[in-house]
Amino acid sequence: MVEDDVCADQSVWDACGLPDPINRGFLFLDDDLIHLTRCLELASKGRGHVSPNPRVGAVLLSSAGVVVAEGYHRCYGEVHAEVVAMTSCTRDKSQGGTLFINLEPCCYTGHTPPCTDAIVSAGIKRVVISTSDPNPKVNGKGIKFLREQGILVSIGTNSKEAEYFNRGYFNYILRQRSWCAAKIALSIDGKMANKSGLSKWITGNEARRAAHAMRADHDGIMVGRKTVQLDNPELTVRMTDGPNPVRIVLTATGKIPTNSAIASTTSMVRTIMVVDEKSVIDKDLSNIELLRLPCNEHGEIDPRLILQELPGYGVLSVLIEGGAGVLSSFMNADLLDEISIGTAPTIIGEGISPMEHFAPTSWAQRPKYSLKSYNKAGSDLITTYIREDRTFSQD
Ligand code: AOF
Ligand code: ZN
Repeated sequence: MVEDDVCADQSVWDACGLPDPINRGFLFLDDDLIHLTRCLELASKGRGHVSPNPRVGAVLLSSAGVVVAEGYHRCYGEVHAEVVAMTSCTRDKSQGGTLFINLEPCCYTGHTPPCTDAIVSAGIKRVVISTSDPNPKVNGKGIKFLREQGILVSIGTNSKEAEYFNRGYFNYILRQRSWCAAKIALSIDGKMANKSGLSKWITGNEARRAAHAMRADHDGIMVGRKTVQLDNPELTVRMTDGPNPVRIVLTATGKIPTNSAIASTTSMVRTIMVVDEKSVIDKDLSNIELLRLPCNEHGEIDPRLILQELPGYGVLSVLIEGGAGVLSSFMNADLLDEISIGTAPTIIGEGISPMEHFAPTSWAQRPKYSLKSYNKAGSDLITTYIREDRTFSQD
C-alpha cells in the first residue's frame, strides 16, 4: 500500500549491526515472522472490544534481541498496542530495541497522541510492521516519519495474513461498509435443510465448535426472521472461548417471537433488529437496538444499506448464518465477501439450497471465489472462500 523503502543512512544500519537489505524495500531477519505472528495472537485479545478500531498487538525486543514487553489495543478509545508495550518496561530496555507491530503506527492525535512520537522517545532503532494502515490520516505517513527520524522500518513480511486478520477494519476504511461473511452447513449434495426445513444437525460437534470460533471472530452475527422462528438459535459463543458477537436479526416487519431464545436473552447479549423505518415494535421486545431503514416495494431492505450502517454500531464484520432468503439477497447484491462451508458426509436430496433465490445475471457473470483454506473437522470438511476482488493489497 505504500512504497517500500529502507533507511538510506548506511551509518544507521552499521550502528544496529544489522545486515544490509538484499533487496531495496525488504529487510527481514530470521525471527521477524515469529514476532509478527505473536503480534496477531496478542491483537486478537482485543476482539469484541476495539471496533471500529483495528486489532493491534505489539512485541518489543531489547537491543540484545530479548523480548522485554508485549501489548495489545484493549479497548476502543484506549491506549494503542505499541504504547502499552513500550510503557510496560523501562527506557533502558527499549533503547536501541526493535518494535514489532501488525499495523503501521499512527502519526496523528486521535483519542491518544501519535504512537510514532512515543516510538522515537523510547529510543527504538528498528520497527517491523506487517502492513500499512489504510486510514488516510496514517497511510504511509507513519512509516515515512519514522524513517525520517533514522529508524529502520521493515514492512510486508506477513501483510496478507495481517490484512485478512483485520479485514473488517480494512474493508470499512477502503469500502465504507462492513465485511460480510457467510457460514453454511451443507450436505454433500449442497442442501442446508430438507423440504420441511429440518437442519439440526447437519455437521458434527467439531465443525460446530469451529463455527462458534468463527462467530467470536466477527463483530456481528446475522440471521433472518425465518431462522429465528424455525431454528430458534441463541447465536452466542458457547463451544469455545471468545466474545459474543452482536446479534442482528433482519425483520422488516419488526416481528420475532417474544419467547424466542434471542428475545429472552437480550439483557445478556447485545441485539439489533433491522426493521422497516415505519414498523411498530412489540412492547414485549426489550433491550433491542433498532436499525430503521426504508423498504422497497417488495418489503425488502437493501442489504448494501445494512452493511453501510453497521459500522456505526461498531460492527465492522458480520457473519451471516442463514437462511436461504438472507443469503440469496446478499448474494444478489454481490455482498458475500467470504463464504465458509461446513460439508457433512450425508445426502439430503430434495431440500433447500443456500442460494436458491440467487439469480446471476449471466453464466459469464457468475460470482467467482478463490479458495482460502480447507480443514478437516471431525468427519466434516470446512472450506473457506474469498470473493475474488475483495482482497486489500494492490499487488
Ligand atoms: C496504532 N496502534 O494499537 C491502533 C492504531 O483515535 P484513536 O485512538 O481511536 O485511534 C484510531 C486510529 O488509530 C485507527 O483508525 C487506526 O488508524 C489507528 N489504530 N494505531 O498505532 C494501535 N489501534
Ligand atoms: Zn497509535
